[in-house]
Amino acid sequence: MNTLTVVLPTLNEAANVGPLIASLRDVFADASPEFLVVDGPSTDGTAQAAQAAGARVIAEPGTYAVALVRGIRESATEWAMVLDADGSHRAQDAAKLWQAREGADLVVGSRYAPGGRSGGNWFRRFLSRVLAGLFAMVARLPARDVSSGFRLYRRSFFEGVSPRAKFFEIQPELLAIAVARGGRVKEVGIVYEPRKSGRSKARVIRYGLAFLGMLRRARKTARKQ
Ligand SMILES: Nc1nc2c(ncn2[C@@H]2O[C@H](COP(=O)(O)OP(=O)(O)O)[C@@H](O)[C@H]2O)c(=O)[nH]1
Ligand SMILES: [Mg+2]
Repeated sequence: MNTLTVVLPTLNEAANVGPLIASLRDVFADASPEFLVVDGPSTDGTAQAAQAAGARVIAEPGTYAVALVRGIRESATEWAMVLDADGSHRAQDAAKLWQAREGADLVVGSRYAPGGRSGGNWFRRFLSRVLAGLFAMVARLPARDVSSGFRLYRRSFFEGVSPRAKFFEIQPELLAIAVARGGRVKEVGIVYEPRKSGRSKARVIRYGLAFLGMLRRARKTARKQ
């Protein structure tokens, strides 16, 4: 039986998703994971490209956070690895997260852990650092890279979670939930590359405000342990 599902939330990633799945198949040759693409609503043929690459595709019209939770829930394996489908997250780092799973409920791919690095837009790098600093100060979450979407989840541990987040602030919320449930969290250094093609869906003001709103909530949730 498979022990790993690779979950890829996608919104218009037709050019990126196929090559990513192919490179992940290479590094996971032995684990032979299932690929689950949670798509929606893409208009560029992402679903067809993902199917052609051998993935199971679920149409999910909800926000990023909804797609992420759905992907974890619909994984039928012990582990669910979630990463961006735009080429920012590398297959060789996926193998690093997988190797670190022993004794962990959550493995976070971190740009700020040893061996980690972040390329691309200086402004986005700056914002992500500021967020990491704020969450460290206010909520004391057990990972430096609180907004990283590159993670390996022990599925049974996250059973029944119903986070409130809508967008990318789901990342610190799930970290806080892991703390509240007494989870063991590990961080592994990853290299974050600029997306290969297409446009980012992140909107700085809208999502920035959502992250700030999550600060208090993450603190409260993490303290319930
Ligand atoms: N299903 C789904 N996937 C999304 C949504 N928004 C972003 N994604 C995917 O989530 C990943 C990260 O999004 P991206 O736009 O690259 O954000 P950024 O890396 O912060 O610039 C990519 O694989 C996107 O295609 C959404 O609303 N629904
Ligand atoms: Mg991206």
